[in-house]
Amino acid sequence: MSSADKNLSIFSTEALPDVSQKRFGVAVAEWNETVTEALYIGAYDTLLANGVMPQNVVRVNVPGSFELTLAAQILAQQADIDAVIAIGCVIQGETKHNDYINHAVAQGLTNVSLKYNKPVIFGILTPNTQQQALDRAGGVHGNKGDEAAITAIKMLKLYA
Ligand code: DLZ
Repeated sequence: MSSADKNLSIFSTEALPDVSQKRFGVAVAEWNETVTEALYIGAYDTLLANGVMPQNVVRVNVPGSFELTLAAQILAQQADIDAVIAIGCVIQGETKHNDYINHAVAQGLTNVSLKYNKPVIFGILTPNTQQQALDRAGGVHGNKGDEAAITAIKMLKLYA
């Protein structure tokens, strides 16, 4: 199912783990800032709505999505961070930059997750157009940030 057929903000919240003492690192790319800010707000609000304490959300900004991998690694290596969410938006342009960035970041985040044995969530939109991005950043298809946050929480069940 593609995200065009799904609302990213609708999910089951049954049997979520207790995250009141859990700490989340959130890395946010500044490219396509209107979109990534909306994604961050979605993620932050969803974390808090499901029991995370505001002081347990640690945000760092990076220039672009390509830099999310290093930020995720810096966050994941901190002993008191339980899960990391990477937020970005890579819009297809006239060149193939999006392919290179998307593949590098997907691989990089996977590596960080496996190296530190912590959830590292891919909260990155990879649309063809700005409108498709806005549709998934609080628009008609919900908010990818909400989905990333609930995914991070659900993954912590594995460590219970
Ligand atoms: C260079 C670039 C381009 C063209 N497009 C995007 C984009 O759509 N989304 C994004 O997050 N970052 C983009 N960047 C910046 C790269 O991620 C990176 O910051 C630069 O190449 C410097 O390493």
